[in-house]
Amino acid sequence: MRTLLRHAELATLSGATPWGAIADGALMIDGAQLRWVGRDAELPTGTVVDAEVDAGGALVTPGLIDAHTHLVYAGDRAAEFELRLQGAGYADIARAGGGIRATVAATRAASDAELFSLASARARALMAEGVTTLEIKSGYGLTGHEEARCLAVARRVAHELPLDVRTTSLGAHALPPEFDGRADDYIAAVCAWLPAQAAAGLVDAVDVFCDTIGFTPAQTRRVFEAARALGLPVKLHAEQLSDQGGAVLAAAFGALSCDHLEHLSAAGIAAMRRAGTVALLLPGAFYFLRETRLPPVEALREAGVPMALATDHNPGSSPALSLLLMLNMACTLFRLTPEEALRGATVHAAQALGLADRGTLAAGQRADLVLWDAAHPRELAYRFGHNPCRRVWHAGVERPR
Ligand code: DI6
Ligand code: FE
Repeated sequence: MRTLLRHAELATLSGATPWGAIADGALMIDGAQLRWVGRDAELPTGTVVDAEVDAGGALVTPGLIDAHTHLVYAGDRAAEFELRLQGAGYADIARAGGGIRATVAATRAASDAELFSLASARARALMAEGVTTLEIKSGYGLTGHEEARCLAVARRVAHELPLDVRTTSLGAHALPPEFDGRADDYIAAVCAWLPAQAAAGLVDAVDVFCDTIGFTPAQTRRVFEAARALGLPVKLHAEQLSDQGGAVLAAAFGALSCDHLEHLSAAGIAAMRRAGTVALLLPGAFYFLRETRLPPVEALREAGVPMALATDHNPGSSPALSLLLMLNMACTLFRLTPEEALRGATVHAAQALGLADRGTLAAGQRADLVLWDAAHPRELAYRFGHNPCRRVWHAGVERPR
């Protein structure tokens, strides 16, 4: 099946020109891939296609990529939100046995069908804004069986929806109550689960929450070593609430990304630059936890560390289901430019997942693209609470509207 899309304002995000913009552009979808991208006036003559779409001057971008979510869980933490508004701290609630542990209890009590129904509804909400690739972490099961169950639910989301899912094993998200006072034993258990998860095809990457309410750098290193022994790439929840030196450690393991990074040090930035690690910024969590310390965006920019953006969707620190809102927040709160924000949710998000075949509009890339009710790509970061997504192609197939 070949589809020709004509008369679009293309933001290809390919190359170094602003937005990779092509005015009055065209592209040819051939099967699951882009065959040709360029100016409409330069379309090769005599091209035979099965279908033609006139974009009428509308904006077309790569499909959006949400590269950090915790989509599989049951229950909510709205009561905890109220407590925090009355002055309780996020870390205090976690230390008192609420927080992530409350979601773990609700998740363990939910059936596979319930977990799938909840996760797929969240995925659909993200897809409605043009998300074509989604990362989903485990981390609310915290036993061998429960973690595998959550990863299997994440895989099922990709089987049943027109969407790509990359799974990340985050057994080292919090210490489950069964292991109180025995964090090192729990880390040994997490490491022991990984080979079976990998053998079952359930895991594309491995993550750890390295922080005072999470795990130490030494514990993080043990999980990373177990991942490396299996040939799995790593990423890290790093320097979210404090500077643990997590980014330096993750970079030493060639991490795909370090995520959050409000407390990132100059040494962390230098290590990430050398390792080619993406800085994955999560403005939803910064906003919802009412953080005041900003990630060092200017220093990351100067160092040339690629910056990505994601929702971090989770019930405790970022119950957001809008990647477009994160573009807006990244600009207003973190001072990214609208172009940096869009690159952060496309080409740099792909890099944060280790995917080189998507995130730009270029010949040979996957045909994941969105047609927007907008004329210029900066509009995507400008409005909020508004969804201009009109048509989506995933792997060359248009989603039902
Ligand atoms: N950092 C976060 O922001 C989420 N996980 C993490 O390691 C929060 C998860 C939660 O509060 O449920
Ligand atoms: Fe997270």
